[in-house]
This record gives sequence, C-alpha cells and structure tokens, in this order.
Amino acid sequence: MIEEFKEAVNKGLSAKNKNLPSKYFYDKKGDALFVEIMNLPEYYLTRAEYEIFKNQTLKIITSLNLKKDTYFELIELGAGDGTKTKELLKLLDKEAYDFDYFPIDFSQNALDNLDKTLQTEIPSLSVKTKQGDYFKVLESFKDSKHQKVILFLGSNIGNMTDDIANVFLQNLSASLALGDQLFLGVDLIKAKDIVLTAYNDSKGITAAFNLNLLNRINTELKGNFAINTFKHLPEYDEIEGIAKSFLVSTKDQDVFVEALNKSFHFYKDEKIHLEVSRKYNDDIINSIIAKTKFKISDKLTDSNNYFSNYILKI
Ligand code: AVI
Repeated sequence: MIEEFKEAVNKGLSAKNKNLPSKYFYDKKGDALFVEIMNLPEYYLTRAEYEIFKNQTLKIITSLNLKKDTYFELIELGAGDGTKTKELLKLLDKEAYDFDYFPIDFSQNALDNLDKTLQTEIPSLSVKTKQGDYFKVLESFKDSKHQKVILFLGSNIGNMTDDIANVFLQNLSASLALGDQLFLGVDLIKAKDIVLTAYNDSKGITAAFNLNLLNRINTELKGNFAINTFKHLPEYDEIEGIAKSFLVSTKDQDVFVEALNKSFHFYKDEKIHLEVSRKYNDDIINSIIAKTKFKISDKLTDSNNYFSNYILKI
C-alpha cells in the first residue's frame, strides 16, 4: 500500500500537469472529514439521496421488481455507515422479503461498526460483511445462481473519469447475469453556484479534506509540504458537468519528499489536480453504459431534482 502511494505521488508530482489521486484522501483523518462533509448544509448530495431512500422506499422495492417469494442477494459496494440503506433494509425486513445483505468495504472497521448497529436496529436481518476490493469480492459470488441487486450509492462513481467508469461498469456487468440489477446513485448536472458551494463550504472542511493529502505525504513519505502555502480551489463547468478540485501553490517553492529522495518545484499559482466529481444526466449515463450489458430500466429522483438513483438492468 505504501509502495503504491509512493509511486502515485512520484508520478503525479513529476507530471507536467501535477496531480494526486483522490482515493488517497481516505486515511483515518480523511474518513472523519468526509463524515463532516456529509453533514454540511452546503453538501446536498447525501441529504438528497437519503430523502429518496426515506420517502420512496416502497417505490425502490417496486422499481427493482423484488418478489417476496424469490430469494435475492443485496450487495452494497462501499457500504460506509449504511444510513441510507437502513431505510430500505428496515422495510424489506418488516415485509419479510427473502434476502441476505452483503455490505462490501475496504475498511474492516467500517464493516464491524455497521454490523453492530444493524444487529441492534434490525436484529432479524441477515448481514454477511465482506472486506476487500469490490471485484475480488464479487468474484466470490460468481457461482451463486441467485438474483443480485448491487447498490453503488453516494455518486461515488462520479470520482472516476468517464473512461474509468466505463471500464468499471463493463467489469461489473460481466460479473452479473440476466435479471441482475445495479442501483446506482448519481449527482445530477445543475447550476454552478449550488455545485461550487458544495465543494467550497464556509467552514473550510472540504479545503481541509483536500489539504489532508499533503499531510499524508508529510507523515507517511516524510515530505516537507508547508500546508499553509497551498489553497483549495474547486472549479465546475456547467456544460461539461464536472466539478474539479485543485490545490494551488501560493508561492514559488520546492518541496522535498524524503521517501522518494526527490524535490518537486512548484511555481506560484501552479495547480495540483486532486479530484473529479462528475455530475450526470440520462445521456451521460447511457454513454458510460454503452459498452456494457446494462440498460436503464427506471430512475428515482429527490424533490429538488438534485440527485437520482438509476436502476440499471442486465
Ligand atoms: C465520495 N465522493 C462522492 C465525494 C464527492 O462529492 O465527489 C467526495 C468529496 N469531495 C469533496 N467533497 C466530497
């Protein structure tokens, strides 16, 4: 893991257009900052998707065409704390649907916490946690002949470029069979001021979340980034529908990373690109599933028209 991080930092900071992959945001501090982000008034995404789960729970079940007498496997990629999913799980459990819930996450800690809360809140629910890489875990379902519903929520897919999302969905659809479904949560294309504010909150939590990546380089790779000489800069192009996060060097400077035994020069105003947060509409969803077996079968949207959960069927 540390070798992979080292390589990514070296490659990204040596590039002409400097970049660092956003997947490295999520260390212990990054996880905690992301929880704070999800509770921010400006970060509408989590609330909008929660509203769909809370107010349209029955519609989710009918759109997925779930039947009480047919067993299915409900598999969630990157389950986190399960706040949204719990609304669905409670109703499925209450109505005696025949299913097991398989939350998959990289973090065993997140899975243990989720398992504990579910045991207390929905004691009769069958939970089978699976720790690891999504595709490695999905491999283990290959021999199962049961119907599968995959949940991939939170617009997590938006942190992939369209090319990567396309490959991700191709791999996912290849591991599924006829009748299986993907319940995909995505943020929708909307006005610039709403999106930019969500990625530039007034308390500076999103800035700290981005700057934490430089902290990680300092602590894990013995870098000497002066964190206060970098500023968080979000951008959003309404036509393209992609929010991008950058860190900008406020001065001309060199940064030394001991683990790489290498210095990196930053010009004043030079940017490091950290994250893409893609926003969607039907056309973009259709283009990222074009080379897969998925077809849009339905879609649920919150009352503000900010967020959608697409049902993609094989
Ligand atoms: C996890 N992901 C969907 C978040 C997003 O909105 O792109 C990560 C995030 N970055 C800044 N704020 C939240």
